Amino acid sequence: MLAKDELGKDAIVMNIKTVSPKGIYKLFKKPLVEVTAAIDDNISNKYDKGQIKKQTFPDIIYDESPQETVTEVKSVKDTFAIEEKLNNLQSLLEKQMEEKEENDKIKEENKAINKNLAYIQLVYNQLVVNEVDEKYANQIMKEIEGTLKRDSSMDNILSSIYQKIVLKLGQPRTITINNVPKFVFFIGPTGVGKTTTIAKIASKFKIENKAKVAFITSDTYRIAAVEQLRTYANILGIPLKVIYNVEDLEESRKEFEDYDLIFVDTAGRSHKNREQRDDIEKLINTIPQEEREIYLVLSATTKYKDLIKITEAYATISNYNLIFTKLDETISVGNIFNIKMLTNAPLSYATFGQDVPNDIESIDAQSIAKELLRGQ
Ligand SMILES: Nc1nc2c(ncn2[C@@H]2O[C@H](COP(=O)(O)OP(=O)(O)OP(=O)(O)O)[C@@H](O)[C@H]2O)c(=O)[nH]1
Ligand SMILES: [Mg+2]
Repeated sequence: MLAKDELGKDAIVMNIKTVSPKGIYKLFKKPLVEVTAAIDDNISNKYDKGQIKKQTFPDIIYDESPQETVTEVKSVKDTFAIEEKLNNLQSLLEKQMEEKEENDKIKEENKAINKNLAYIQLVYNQLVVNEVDEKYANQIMKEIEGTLKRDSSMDNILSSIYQKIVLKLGQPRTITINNVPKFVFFIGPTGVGKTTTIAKIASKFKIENKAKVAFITSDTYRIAAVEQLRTYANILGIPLKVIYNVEDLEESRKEFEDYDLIFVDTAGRSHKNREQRDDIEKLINTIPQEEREIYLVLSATTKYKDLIKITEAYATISNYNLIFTKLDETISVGNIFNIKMLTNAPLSYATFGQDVPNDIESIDAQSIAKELLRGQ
């Protein structure tokens, strides 16, 4: 239409094409529509015969090259053809405008979604920095993505993720006293803090709950191991029985029948040694299921890959709870979350120092979740 206005209704549009701007400006400029137009001097003599009028319209440029074909334009008979071509040009422009508006609308919507995704990505990175397995971090993000509103704020996203993590960690399952004696087994790799943790828990029950507590140890491989537990037994005024086999443990059921809690310390075993693990399993199975609890003690400082191997090794032992020790020696609690997700075993206690009985708490899902989302 602009071409027609400028050149008069007799203008003949010879060619219309879209030209992309060149160079750095193409980033800022819209594509131009190039119109090659000529005037048929049979129709109008306003312009010299065969001369091509070149005029700049907004968004329209003219081909600078001479048009040999212009003289042949004379053969154009019908001005309808001109109208039609210009109308085509107009509808082409209108169509492009509509498409642009449509694109802008989609872009607005995408912007909101992308903002959410950017937030989610930030939190994901934080979890991974805190050593959450990418597999589990991804799982959380996928679950969150589906539940978010388009205009969720960073706060909303954070609190949804926080709640999700808390739910996945679950409520801690800790030791309780019933009116029947309960055998509480502590198993796990060497040196993680089994004996120390027993001393901490036993001390609390003895002092705070006035519970009747006894110790059993099957760790007869090292003299120091028995002595370590004996020291705590003496301080706390708790009986200690050393057992060498399944029969000894059977006997202790009678011996401690009027006790509340009987803590059974086991020797730290390499998870690679199948035979040693089988021995522990036999001991555990000596006590009926409803009279026993099992705690797998793991150090929060152990490498994730090793923790996976350890839990695989104990997979045949069912219904254990997880204790994590040495939280004071690591800045990442990601492994607590990873192992919880891997084993689906209930979390129970966390220990954070060598001080007996103070450095122990039941695992608080909220503080772990906060820790996982915190920057380092
Ligand atoms: N920093 C820190 N050290 C701990 C913690 N718990 C236990 N320890 C220390 O870890 C070392 C080993 O603790 P033990 O209780 O003997 O470990 P264990 O699992 O019984 O070891 P074995 O019987 O040899 O398998 C000791 O020096 C403890 O004081 C803890 O939460 N934090
Ligand atoms: Mg020990």
